[in-house]
Amino acid sequence: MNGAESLVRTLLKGGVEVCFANPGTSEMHFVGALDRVEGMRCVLGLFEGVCSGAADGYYRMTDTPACTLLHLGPGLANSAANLHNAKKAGSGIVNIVGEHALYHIQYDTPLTADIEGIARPFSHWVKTSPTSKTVAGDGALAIQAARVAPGQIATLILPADTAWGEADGVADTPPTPAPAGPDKDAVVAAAKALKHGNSAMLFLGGRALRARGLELAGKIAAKTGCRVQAAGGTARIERGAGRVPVLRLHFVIETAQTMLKGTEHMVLVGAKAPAAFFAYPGKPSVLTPEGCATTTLSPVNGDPIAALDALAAELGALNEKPAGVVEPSRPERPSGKFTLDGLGQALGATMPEGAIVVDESVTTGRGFFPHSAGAPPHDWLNNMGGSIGFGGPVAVGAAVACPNRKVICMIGDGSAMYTIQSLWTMAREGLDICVMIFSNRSYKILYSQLADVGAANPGPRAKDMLMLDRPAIDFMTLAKSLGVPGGQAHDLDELTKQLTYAMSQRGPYLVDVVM
Ligand SMILES: Cc1ncc(C[n+]2csc(CCOP(=O)(O)OP(=O)(O)O)c2C)c(N)n1
Repeated sequence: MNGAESLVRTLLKGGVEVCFANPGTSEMHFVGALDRVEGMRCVLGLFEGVCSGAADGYYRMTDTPACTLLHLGPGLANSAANLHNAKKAGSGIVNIVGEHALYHIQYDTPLTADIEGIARPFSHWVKTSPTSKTVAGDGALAIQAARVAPGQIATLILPADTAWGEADGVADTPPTPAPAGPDKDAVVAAAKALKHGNSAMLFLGGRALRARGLELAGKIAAKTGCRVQAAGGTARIERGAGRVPVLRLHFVIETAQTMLKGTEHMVLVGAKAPAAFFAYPGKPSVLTPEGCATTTLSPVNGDPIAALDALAAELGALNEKPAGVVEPSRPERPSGKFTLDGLGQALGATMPEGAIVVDESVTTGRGFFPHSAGAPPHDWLNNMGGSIGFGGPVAVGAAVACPNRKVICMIGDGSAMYTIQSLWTMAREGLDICVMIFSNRSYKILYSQLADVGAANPGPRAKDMLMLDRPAIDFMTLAKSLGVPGGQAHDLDELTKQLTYAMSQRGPYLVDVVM
């Protein structure tokens, strides 16, 4: 058995069963090993950002790392933006990055690069495996690192000769230490803070936003009268009928401040204290009201559900009926010209049970939540890293992870163009994804940003940097060329019709929402 095969077998033994790959010469032994070893599902991405984003989406839906296979420094660099998003979201990923044979590096040939240097800012764990005998053991350590709560990026660099040389065998993945359990003092402090009722807030992130976390938060709210709020960026919210609803903290500072107004005691559960996305002249970075006391019940790398459970027990809330559980309800099918609310209603009216919504709608979808609050139970995935080009790839990973669920991927037209190659992977793998592209033919968000940073009254050259209408992108034809059928919608009637069709069939389908 060579090193590459020992690594593939180690990955499988360690529960890593999917590889999102874009290989090159140095990874050929790994690719070759895939045919000798049963069980690894290999998914080709035509740009490395598709692979890293897909691994992120896969982790969010399974809590199990997938691996990527990337080609030396440039391949890893291409994957970096979505690795950044995955790192911020607490997703576990094992990156396998090819490297020249170590004796070859001195010749500084075209693809030679400082791979560890490229990996470090986007990884929690980085190692270049020195020999074919160490590859399996290092692979096992990478899996262990990727599984550290809530999930970490582990990058294993594989010099070519370590792949083709003789291996020692397959390695067992050591158990990953569990996250620290609830801290008694923190539980008591949080309980005390929440006794202030309506002026207290549970501020939730990470796995606290899964159904059980929200149920516990609802029980605590029923007992204490506290408010419940989700962070602005959220990896995955389990929502819909029968669940406790939460709103994400708004991107716009003034709106976020209104949402947090009146909070004198904030309890953080799996979330950092709220801070503005960007700095703006004359505006605050910290979003909590002045004088608000903040206490951490569970840090981002803790176990927020165990912490909420302990808090509910401390407050005697475990037997409470959760406050605010949503009754099943759907909006009427909207009709007429596009409005932002109408778009949200079209989604709420048509989304099927178990849908996974991947949200990169940027300015368009900010107000969609209320329109789908009572829709059948579903998951909602958001970008936590702010690097656009997230939606399509994450949808690929979510669909690979959950083949029996409909994935609905909402993307702004600007964001869609960063990783449009993801459509091809959707077609190739027959993934059940409805892609909605909001074609407003602009980087709309950046108009308000111009004003917010104080660059008011933009001239024609500044505006030209924000317009995507010259030429207008024909997403339907583009999708067709990548193997994805689709249709256009010019008003809400056409949109609901398109969505109804997309939800009724299986496989990828694109709806170009021409706004
Ligand atoms: C990798 C990366 N490059 C650039 C940006 C800056 N940026 C943020 S939003 C945006 C435009 C998004 O446009 P679109 O997806 O069409 O959404 P809209 O603003 O029109 O709602 C850009 C360029 C970014 N966040 N990430």
